[in-house]
This record gives sequence, structure tokens and C-alpha cells, in this order.
Amino acid sequence: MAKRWTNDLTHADVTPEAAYLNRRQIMAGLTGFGLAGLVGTGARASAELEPTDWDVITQYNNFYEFGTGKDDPAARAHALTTSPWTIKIDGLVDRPGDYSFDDIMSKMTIEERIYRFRCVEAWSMVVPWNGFELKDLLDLAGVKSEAKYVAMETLYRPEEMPGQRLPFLEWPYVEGLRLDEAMHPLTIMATGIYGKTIPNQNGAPLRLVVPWKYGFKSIKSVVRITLTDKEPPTSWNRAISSEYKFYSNVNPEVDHPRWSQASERPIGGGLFAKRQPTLMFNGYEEEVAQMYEGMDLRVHF
Ligand SMILES: Nc1nc2c(c(=O)[nH]1)N[C@H]1C(S)=C(S)[C@@H](COP(=O)(O)O)O[C@H]1N2
Ligand SMILES: [Mo]
Repeated sequence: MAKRWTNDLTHADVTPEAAYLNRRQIMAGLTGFGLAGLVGTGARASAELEPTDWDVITQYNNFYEFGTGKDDPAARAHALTTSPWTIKIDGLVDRPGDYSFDDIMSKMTIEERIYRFRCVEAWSMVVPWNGFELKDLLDLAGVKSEAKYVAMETLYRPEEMPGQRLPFLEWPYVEGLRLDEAMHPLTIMATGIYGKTIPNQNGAPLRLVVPWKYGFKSIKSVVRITLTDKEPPTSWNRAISSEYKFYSNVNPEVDHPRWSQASERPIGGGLFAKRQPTLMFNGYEEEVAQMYEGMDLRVHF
């Protein structure tokens, strides 16, 4: 586990304020279709994010089921069988059952969403996802009024996922969201990147993407979605509960116990890529902050 958490961040890495303001103007954009209702100003809507290269997005990965190295998933995940694929939706829903991936896809509207992606390890990318809103899938199953949380589980198949034969984490990988977070229009299930089928190493055939939270919340290769009235367990909280809590919202003001979260290293930016400031809620504050009103984000980090 030590390897994963090694990093070289110091407070001296934080970008000076002038650069911050410049870059902030560039980075403030929220692109993607279907978000018009959320976007406050025209300037914000028209600003652009520069997507990270395909090769970087698909070769620098965290997917511990295939090993802890950043290049292990790309080297090993081709062995994963992703078709047929079934997602069990159960718990507090009107229509529990095994939903086939193909059937789900025939009912969903696939959109492109270009999102910032910020790992808790303080690196970042910009990913042009293709996918559908998680809300649409939950509506298909019919969420009962008692439901308060959504729990998700990754495939457990050690024959194809060699990392699951080792105790890096407790398997299967599990994650969860509060129901309002899960229903938020920014929350998607991604099935593609750059208009291509999502590669196995990125979580084929479908993975969660919650752009205002640290990357580990965005659980890959999902096989089960359970609606519940209790806060579900999450893998990194189980592993190191003092460092990883349930919410894990990106927050430059709350440092990880072992490193600063004030800035991040863009992956794939080349030789001249500078560290950049991390934005509150990863730049999605305007869209999501109201869900956390009245919560102490230093306690619920
Ligand atoms: N099942 C599963 N999901 C996972 C992980 C994992 O190890 N297993 N890693 C998480 C972490 S720490 C990150 S940063 C992102 C990485 O997504 P990417 O490889 O598509 O960039 O996936 C998240 N989802
Ligand atoms: Mo991560």
C-alpha cells in the first residue's frame, strides 16, 4: 500500500496567485451537454477544458484489481471479460433485478461530458467521458422514498483480476454516495472515452464518475447497485479510516493527513506542465455546494 501513497508534494509546490487566477479563468469552464440549466453564466458555459491525451488517460490508471502500479491496469486488464455483463440493482427499489448492460444501454441517452478528474494522490486529468446520468438508471429501477444512499460494488473475479488474489484492499471494491449526490446531474455512469468504448483499464463496461469528488469514489466495472437507508461502507475508508471518509469531496483547504491538497500535477502535460491549484469541489462548487450547506467540511471530509 505504501507505494500508492508516496508523493513528492510540498507547500512550495503551490502555484503563485497570479498564475492561479489566469489558469482559473481557463479552467472555470464546465462543458458537456444537458447542463444548461446548471450553468450560471454564459462565460462559464463557453469556457473550455483541454482534454488529456487518450494515451495518458488509458495508460496511467488506478485499478487495484489489476495491481498497484499505474501501468498495471493497461498491461493486464485486457483479460477481463466485459460481455455479457449484468448489473444487479437491489435494495430499496420498486423494480429490483438483474439488468443486462445491453438492455440498459438501449434505454439510456449517451452524452459527452468533459470533466476534471482529481485523484486524492494530487494528480489530475481532464477526461472527455461518454455516458449517461446515474439518475436515469436509478429511475429505471424506481427509487423508493425510504432510500437515502446508493452503494456500488465492482466485479469480484480473481481469475481475471490478479490483484484480487492479494490483500491490497478488501474485495470486492465498494463505494457509495448519498442519494442526492447520486441523483445530481453531474453524476454519470461512463461507458466511453473520446467517443470510443471505455477501455477495460478505465472500468469497462461501465463505471461511476463523480467529478467533484476524489477519484477513488468513481468506482469501476460496477456489477451491483444497492439502494439503502444507511451510509454504506467504502473501500478506502475500510482500509484507512482516519484518512478517507465517506464524502471525499475535493477540497484544497483540507489537506490529506500526509500531504497538501492545495495543488495538483496535471498528468500528460509534458515537460512544461506546471502544478496547478486545486479548486473547491474540483471546480464544480457552483453546481454542488448547496448539497453540503451546514456541514462542516473539515469533519465530513
Ligand atoms: N474498482 C475500482 N475502482 C476504482 C479504483 C480501483 O482500484 N478499483 N481506483 C480508483 C481511483 S484511486 C482512481 S484515481 C480512479 C482512476 O480512474 P482512471 O484509471 O480511469 O483514471 O478509479 C477509481 N476507481
Ligand atoms: Mo485515486
